[in-house]
Amino acid sequence: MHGLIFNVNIELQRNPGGHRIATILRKNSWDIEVFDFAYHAKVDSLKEFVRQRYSPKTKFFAFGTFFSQWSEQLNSFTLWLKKQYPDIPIIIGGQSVNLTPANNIDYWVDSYAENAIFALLRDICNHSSSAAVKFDKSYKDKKVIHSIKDYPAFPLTSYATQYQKRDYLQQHEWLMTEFGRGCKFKCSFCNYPILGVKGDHTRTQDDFERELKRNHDDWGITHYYVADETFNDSPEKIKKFAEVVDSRIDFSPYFAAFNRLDLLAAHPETWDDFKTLGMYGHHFGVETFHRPAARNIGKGMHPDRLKQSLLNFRNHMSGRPFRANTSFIIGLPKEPKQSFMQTVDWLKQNWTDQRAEAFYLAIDQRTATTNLSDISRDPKKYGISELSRKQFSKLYKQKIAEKNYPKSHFLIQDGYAWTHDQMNILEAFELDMQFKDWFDDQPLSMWCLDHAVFVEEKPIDQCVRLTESGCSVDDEFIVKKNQFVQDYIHKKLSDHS
Ligand code: B12
Ligand code: SF4
Repeated sequence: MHGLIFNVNIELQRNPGGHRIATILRKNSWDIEVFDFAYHAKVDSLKEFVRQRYSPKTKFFAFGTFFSQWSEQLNSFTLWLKKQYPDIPIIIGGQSVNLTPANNIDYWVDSYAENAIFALLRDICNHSSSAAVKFDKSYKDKKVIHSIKDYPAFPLTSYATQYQKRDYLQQHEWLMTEFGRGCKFKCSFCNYPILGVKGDHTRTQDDFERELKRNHDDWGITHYYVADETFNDSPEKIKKFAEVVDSRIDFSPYFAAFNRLDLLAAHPETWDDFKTLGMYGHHFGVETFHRPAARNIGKGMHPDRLKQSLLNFRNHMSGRPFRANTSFIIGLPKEPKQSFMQTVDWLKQNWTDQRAEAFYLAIDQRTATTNLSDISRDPKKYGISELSRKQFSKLYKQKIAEKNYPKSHFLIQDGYAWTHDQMNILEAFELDMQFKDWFDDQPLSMWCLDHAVFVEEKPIDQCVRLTESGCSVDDEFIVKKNQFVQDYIHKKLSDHS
């Protein structure tokens, strides 16, 4: 049996999700081909690809979205698919997939889908009335599978993603990998759907080793972004995977991941394991250095300890290709503006060789998301209330309307116009914009190191040095990556036998 998966991503990246689904289906005798960068392909190229690949064995067409991205072009492609192949169902999958403005879709598979996809395909192949599949009954007009609830795919012992020759990977690309699914904590602002997990919920060492070796041996790839929400949620986990790099492989991988600063501070014994593993890219969601505000959201280590550990860790990594982002939330309940400004001063004095980011508190209340954070469900519990339309319009006129802020940065239309004793959403938004100005000349974000490696085609340690001050490779990256994507599409269409 055969199926095609189109990956949709504006960012010129390969989506890991579509490849992961392809990997597990192939293990069960499916022939699945993935078409990456579908967002950047002409509709005619997509049609040509389908004409070449379609056979009587084709059972589905599918799309994988990242950040719910989509386009009108893709709507015209799905319309064409429906007209040409009316009997072949169209599936779409991804996190918060129901936010995707896609048309002509038969089945929507929300969130982690390793189990849901088998349930759905069993029905599709048996031509049953879909009575056996559990659909989310709250949707009256579309068939939605709420995988997190009805077909949970965690914890798994394998998170391996296997790429194929027909994916045309190249050595300087970074891939996404996963060590474990689920986070041990339950921060109130977090909308990740798998929280409070207990025990070891990670993949096996063998599974990890196989993936590293395959990507290295087949394509020379050694750079990875890590999908875990909190990679360092237990010291044992870091040791477990550091052991693999230390004793089972003969090359040096590089990892960049979300880590918690308070855990880094509490467990200095993990610092050498980070080195052994090759995890030199870190994103610390610090959120705030104001203790009452931190406690209110489920974090609470003393800020002095956090700051000192951050600096000590940077020293510990000296001479390695280290890049760390610290990120803060502007407008957490209980934190006055003055406290946030102290954080800004501290960052200016201590953290200009690394990256600092701050985003205004966004309270998302769209029920079509996979999951809502506790703050979004019950803002009042955190001392937050909603501005009336009148108050909001007045403040908007005073604070925002006349400033030339890019509209794309302001997501209020999707959110909740919050206010509390210390701040409101418009003040927080203004600070967010100012913060971007204050820290305009920063080193490249750890999430964009892949751009530098891709452009320079040099080892990561040289690239990290190149991007130490203000240097941006984005223009070059876009030109080069666009060329890469067009070559990829050309190969897809011409190498088919
Ligand atoms: C890493 C990451 C990032 C990185 C991306 C780095 C990179 N180079 O790719 C960075 C830091 C840049 C980032 C930024 C943002 N992110 Co982010 N990110 C993630 C994270 C942690 C991992 C994604 C991942 O690779 N997962 C591993 C793969 C295997 O999972 P997956 O793609 O979801 O695939 C599974 C399912 O979705 C499904 N599926 C996927 N494709 C398909 C296809 C088919 C056919 C089927 C059936 C199923 C299916 O099955 C797959 C296997 O289980 C996720 C949360 C998470 N843990 O997943 C958030 C997440 C994707 N991010 C999110 C958000 C909101 C953002 C930001 C908007 C945050 C912000 N306010 O700035 C930005 C947006 C950036 C942008 N470009 O627009 C949301 C997306 C929600 C949505 N759809 O709108 C998520 C889900 C977090 C959350 N819970 O809110 N992010
Ligand atoms: S914010 Fe991070 S640490 Fe907190 S619950 Fe979410 S994933 Fe876990």
